[in-house]
Amino acid sequence: MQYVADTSIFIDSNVMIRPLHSKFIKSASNILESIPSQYTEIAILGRSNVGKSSFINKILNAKLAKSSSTPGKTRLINFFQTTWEIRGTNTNSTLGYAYKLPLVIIDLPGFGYAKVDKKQRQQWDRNLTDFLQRRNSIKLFCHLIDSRHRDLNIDKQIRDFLDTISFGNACQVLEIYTKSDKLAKNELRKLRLEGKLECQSFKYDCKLLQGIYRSIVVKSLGMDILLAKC
Ligand SMILES: Nc1nc2c(ncn2[C@@H]2O[C@H](COP(=O)(O)OP(=O)(O)O)[C@@H](O)[C@H]2O)c(=O)[nH]1
Ligand SMILES: [Mg+2]
Repeated sequence: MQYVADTSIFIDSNVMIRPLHSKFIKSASNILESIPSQYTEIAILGRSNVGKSSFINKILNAKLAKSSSTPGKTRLINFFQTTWEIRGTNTNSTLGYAYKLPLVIIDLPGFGYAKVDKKQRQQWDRNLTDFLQRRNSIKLFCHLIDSRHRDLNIDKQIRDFLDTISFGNACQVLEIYTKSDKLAKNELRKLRLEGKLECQSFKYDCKLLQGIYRSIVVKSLGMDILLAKC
């Protein structure tokens, strides 16, 4: 297997990224039950019901994460193993390239779900906080924010919390605005003018999806990740 660490190819505009295959690996309630840290990991987090599981299914093009309209359904940390393909042509030639990138996507319990016994809630929060603080194979946190409610206190708390766990600046945060299909036209225009990354889980929009893939790959590769060449 040959490895390259050059991320400059991804800036190229003709790059297409797609998930090749994805599978559910394991649910864990704390870091001790988690799978071994072998690959680049991307954690999807945000308040309960913001659209985390739907987002995962959208980007993996599979129905793997359990989505529900009942808040607080995901109580466990769920690991999905996936391989993404990155295809394009080199800028200075007509030669094509294709890389395969192994990634682990982590679906996390929603923050701020209070409809359970307080002690149990506190235990979940402790497990989740401990996991996020210690799992240094997470190279990227995707913080999902409801595009209709952009200034919630819970999102400010998540942002503040993420600022405290940078793993020596070895991980990054990507904010993604969910449910943008529910915005009024002028609100959607405003979001786009601000250059925010948006997601519409139930619509296929190639440009939006490629933008998300690209941001995820570039941000998680910005660190010491090696890319396995086909
Ligand atoms: N209109 C719309 N609804 C969405 C979108 N994403 C998720 N939902 C709905 O929001 C609810 C919560 O979604 P889910 O993915 O389970 O959220 P989670 O709790 O953050 O994992 C479900 O009823 C989904 O159908 C979206 O992009 N647009
Ligand atoms: Mg969920």
